[in-house]
Amino acid sequence: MAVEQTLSIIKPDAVRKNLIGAIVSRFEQAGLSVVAQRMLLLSRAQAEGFYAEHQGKPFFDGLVDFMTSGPVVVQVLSGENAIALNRELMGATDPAKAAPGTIRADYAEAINKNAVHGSDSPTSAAREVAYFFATHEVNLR
Ligand code: IDP
Repeated sequence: MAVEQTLSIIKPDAVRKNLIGAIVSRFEQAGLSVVAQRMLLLSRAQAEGFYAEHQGKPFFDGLVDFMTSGPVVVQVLSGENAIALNRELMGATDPAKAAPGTIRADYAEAINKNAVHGSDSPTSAAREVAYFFATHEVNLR
């Protein structure tokens, strides 16, 4: 298995609930390392660009409203099989369908307030890491 980097976002609902530490602990305990991290308030343009593939879907405007409703933590996680491992730790998009013990099962309230984002493929990970971080910021360790 290869060492990969993946983009994670701790979304506004989880930041509001003081869950940053709990969520990062799960990543670290599973063998993922935080190699870059920043807290920011997304602009509408940033959120729309990030979720461009969902433009036109019925939930798109609500998703942008939510993602700009408070600060998020964007981070790059690194480790063996990091992309799939992070998706496994997160659980299904809808917390009602997420496996017990996953981040979304434990911390998310609803499909539109689901605590975390994680890249879903190597192509997405490359795009999403570059969306928020310069090359020199993700190669510090
Ligand atoms: P993912 O975050 O698990 O990769 P995506 O299908 O890429 O899921 O959707 C991006 C985000 O859009 C989800 O995390 C969720 O917040 C929101 N979303 C997806 N589907 C719905 C829906 O049917 N209703 C409301 N929000 C949705």
